Amino acid sequence: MISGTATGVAQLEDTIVAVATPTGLGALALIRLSGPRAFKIAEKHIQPWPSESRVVQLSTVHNFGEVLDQALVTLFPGPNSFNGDDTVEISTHGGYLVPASIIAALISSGARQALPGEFTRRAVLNGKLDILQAEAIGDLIDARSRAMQHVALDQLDGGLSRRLLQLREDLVGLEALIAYDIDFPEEDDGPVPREKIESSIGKMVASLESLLATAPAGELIREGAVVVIAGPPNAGKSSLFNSLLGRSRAIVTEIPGTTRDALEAVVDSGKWPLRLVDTAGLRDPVDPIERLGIEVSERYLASAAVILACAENSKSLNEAVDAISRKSAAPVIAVRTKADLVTPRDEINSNHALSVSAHTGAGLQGLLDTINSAIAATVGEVAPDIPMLTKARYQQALNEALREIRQFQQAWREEHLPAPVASVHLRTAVYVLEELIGSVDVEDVLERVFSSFCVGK
Ligand SMILES: Nc1nc2c(ncn2[C@@H]2O[C@H](COP(=O)(O)OP(=O)(O)OP(=O)(O)O)[C@@H](O)[C@H]2O)c(=O)[nH]1
Ligand SMILES: [Mg+2]
Repeated sequence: MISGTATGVAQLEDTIVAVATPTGLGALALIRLSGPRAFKIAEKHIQPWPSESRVVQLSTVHNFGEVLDQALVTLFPGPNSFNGDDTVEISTHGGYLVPASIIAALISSGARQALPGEFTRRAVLNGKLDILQAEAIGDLIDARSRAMQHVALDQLDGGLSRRLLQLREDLVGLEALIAYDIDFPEEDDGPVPREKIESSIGKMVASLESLLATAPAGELIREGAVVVIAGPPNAGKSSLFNSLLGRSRAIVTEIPGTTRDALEAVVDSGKWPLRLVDTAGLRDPVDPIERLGIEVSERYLASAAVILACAENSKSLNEAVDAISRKSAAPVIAVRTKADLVTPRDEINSNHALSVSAHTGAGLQGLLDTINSAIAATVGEVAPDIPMLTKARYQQALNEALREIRQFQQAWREEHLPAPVASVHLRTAVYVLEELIGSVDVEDVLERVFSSFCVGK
């Protein structure tokens, strides 16, 4: 558990209040009041006071005679509340005035307006959530795709934390083994077998490597995979962009060179969030503005996860695939557009390409499936039971832990450092994990030595 800083402790004594729902017109608003005096403060304004905890009560909210609303009130006594503090949730009518007048009444009786994230921060300070779980709440609220929603829910459920805590346990166990070896080298049982230590290190390295292997996929899930729609002017790129998006975002005309600047929008394709980019048609530019647009297209090509090379006949499709492949290392999917206009002869020639029609919707699902497979092929398949690393911070910390463990492994194998010195690497790895999770409960190595090794016989 994290101990609070001086300011953190002072803040924990306050009772905080805020509207948990967005401001504006809406049927309902949820007010949260939380802290040591939450019940005392709310009692002054709620009639009747709920007789039972965790049971919704229809009550009048008033400010000393003035009725403010009819609301549903629920009491969550600490420590079994979301953040560990006594909490009152008041579900009022929405809009601007009702929630604001109730907040004002609660503040006049001693509550203070909560700071951003303060309810969750308290949950961390009270040991109800670790930092990774608290971050997952933010990720869940920010999630723009189902994939991110699922990753955030798993992290909130403690998926990643459990995995890292297990790793930490294993590291501490190894430290204990080594400490035992150092402190009691003359034990009857002989020194701790080297293979036991070797295999324990091997398992940790493998576990860290499998977590780190999820980082590229995790980053794609968080940021979205850039999918660039490229090809010659008038190929139907903007039309395809609009139909994949399900709305008319890009301007479509029969005039070649319509799109000048790159347009970006996110599509939740199921497996990966896709950042679709519509670009200016690639050709020798007619005017300076078009030239700038083409330069932008080329920059996008360089940073793409996948490129859709679009053209409406086989010849220009082949040319487009060639030209794009020269400008980018990303996988290129050949897309034959305007399939509704395809003649049987064309069809024979374009067997290798995916055919789509922005007008009829034909082939769009197949295209999305192909994009998803191309992305999976670049970031690697992720085992479903491994939590994903979605933040650079997680990746940096785990890389650091892995580095330390490998250094220990090397020193141990080569026996060039005394074991107590080598085990400093293990301690550093433990600290790194603790810092990442936010569970700073450090000194339990000795306890393990004496409990699990039955020293004192
Ligand atoms: N029949 C048919 N026409 C299409 C289809 N997709 C696009 N078009 C037509 O092709 C023309 C060009 O479409 P756009 O989507 O603007 O093409 P673009 O590749 O974005 O063109 P630029 O921005 O100029 O590079 C328009 O007249 C569209 O209506 C399709 O699937 N079927
Ligand atoms: Mg266009």
